[in-house]
Amino acid sequence: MQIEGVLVRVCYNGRGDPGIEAEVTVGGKVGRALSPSGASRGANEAVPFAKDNPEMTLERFGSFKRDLIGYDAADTQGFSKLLRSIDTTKNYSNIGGSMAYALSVAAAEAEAAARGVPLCRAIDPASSTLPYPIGNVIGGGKHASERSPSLQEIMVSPVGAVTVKEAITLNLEVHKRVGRKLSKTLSYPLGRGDEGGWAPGITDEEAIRVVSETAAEVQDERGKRIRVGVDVAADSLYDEKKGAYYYRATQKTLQRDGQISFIGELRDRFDLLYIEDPLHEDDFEGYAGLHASLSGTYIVGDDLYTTDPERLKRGLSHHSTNGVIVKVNQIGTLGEAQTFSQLARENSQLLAASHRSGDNEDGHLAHFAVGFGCALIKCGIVGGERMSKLNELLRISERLEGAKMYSWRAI
Ligand code: 2PG
Ligand code: MG
Repeated sequence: MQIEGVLVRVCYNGRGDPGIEAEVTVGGKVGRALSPSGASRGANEAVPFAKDNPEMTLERFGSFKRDLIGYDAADTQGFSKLLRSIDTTKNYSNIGGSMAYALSVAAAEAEAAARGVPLCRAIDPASSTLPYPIGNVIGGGKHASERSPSLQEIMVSPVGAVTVKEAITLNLEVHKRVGRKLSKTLSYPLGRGDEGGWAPGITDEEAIRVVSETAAEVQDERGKRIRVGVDVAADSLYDEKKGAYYYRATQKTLQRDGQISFIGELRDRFDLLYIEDPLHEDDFEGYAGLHASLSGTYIVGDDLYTTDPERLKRGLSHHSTNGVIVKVNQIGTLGEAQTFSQLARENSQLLAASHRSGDNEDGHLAHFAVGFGCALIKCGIVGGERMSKLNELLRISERLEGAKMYSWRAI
């Protein structure tokens, strides 16, 4: 159906940072989407705003608004190409990645509303797989204070849950218990990082240990498997000039080989299921070495790929990973993220749809995760802007008849 009207404005996310919100009208129905924003951003991501300026981004909208009116909102790929052709840059620096995100998602949502189907079914009419949530119990790195762990996220995923609701409650139980344990041992009030994970002044190993032990307790009591994963966000630790990784809590500097062995030790000690961005974003060969040596663990590329199919092709040729993160605003539009997801799935990569550290009340991520056929939805465990995605996933699980949880395959 044709786009009848488009409005854009600046709104704010849970961290207080600006984003672009778009409202697109199709068949009298309005689709609305607000862009999220990252703190540990990959160097190859779309830039959020024209000239780093949200107001200028809004001003520029006036020059191409008329090109959007009348476009077929059902044509997600064509609409993405249209936005690319208007922008003409690789990183959306003319119209702003936040604008591209908001317009493409709002258009798809308006089309879905006009047709009376959920957004995930507008993305893929056959979608019926429900992802497992993976969420931060402890946060560090760029998402929390200097004294928190260097690792950006220490997460759990209840891979043995049989429903979305059960999965959510298992993660909540681990989060709450870890909070209680940490509060007893710290001499200062326990705070939380940007994504709702606890942010204690402890080392990386201590943080993974308390999460692992607590996950094991809840697993034993509830009889459901819960696994632990980490997002190293290694670019945040990497000093390009020194060619080394720096860990603030232990004041340890690791060269590439040291980093690779440290990651291997953590995997073995804590039986990690999932390791995201263990090395800096251009070390495709280093990833390949880790992937080859750590069988049974998902080595997942986030900043490595930035949801860019071309970078994924490079990773595939090196055998760098067996898992990928998809973030729509990293590449710009819904259509481009869909292309990336298809390529990842065709090449047997575990697919995880992810929030951003600066996120908002939109629940669209749950629709991306289902529509792209993801195994995981990475969206935190607590906090309004995290819960909105999980609550939307609950609604989707009720609304999609015959939908089933992702089926884990041997890795
Ligand atoms: C990440 C994300 C989300 P940010 O690195 O995976 O957790 O963080 O949005 O800050 O890039
Ligand atoms: Mg990441």
